[in-house]
Amino acid sequence: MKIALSKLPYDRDALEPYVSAETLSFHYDKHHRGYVDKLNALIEGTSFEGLSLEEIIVKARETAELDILNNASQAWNHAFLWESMSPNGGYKPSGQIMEMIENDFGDLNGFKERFQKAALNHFGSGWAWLVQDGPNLRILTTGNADSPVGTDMTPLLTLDVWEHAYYLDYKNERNRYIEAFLNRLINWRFAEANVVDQTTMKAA
Ligand code: MN3
Repeated sequence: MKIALSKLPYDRDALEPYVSAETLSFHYDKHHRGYVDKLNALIEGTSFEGLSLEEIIVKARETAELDILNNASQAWNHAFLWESMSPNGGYKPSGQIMEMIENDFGDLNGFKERFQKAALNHFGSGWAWLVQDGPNLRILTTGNADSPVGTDMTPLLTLDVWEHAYYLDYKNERNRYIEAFLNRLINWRFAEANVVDQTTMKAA
């Protein structure tokens, strides 16, 4: 069984004008599909075949199979990225996720400032993340294909800061791309759905 390309949860032009249809078409149909196709070619006939994407990432990290790790991780990260954005995003969150934001960042602007700074200052290609670490929220960045999948931290949201994610629309102005994500696209319902209940964690 092959790893499937995850479905794009909206139309190619749904995030305009913040992410153009041209960018999203290249990003999903060329980049994301390319990682999935490459991964399937790499794992065919190996002990990785038949594993889930998460299992492939964990096993490839343990066995230092870097080609498999990079392509599996990029396949996972992009599927997570599409869900992290929404045509109706950028609203003020409420409920549990807002309580966690206030607890760890003071308020929503405190979160935005720290996420913006982390994503902007990340050197080179990579990803900016909002993760859950125990009861707390944390912002971190990872280089190239790396991700928190398979670690103690739970990814809640991500933003792709590879140039292919924004260069057609924003050229070198990564700051404007990050601002559009934070103010117009961020999907807080997805983040909240990813929060792990601490009482469940302790019982497990
Ligand atoms: Mn990308």
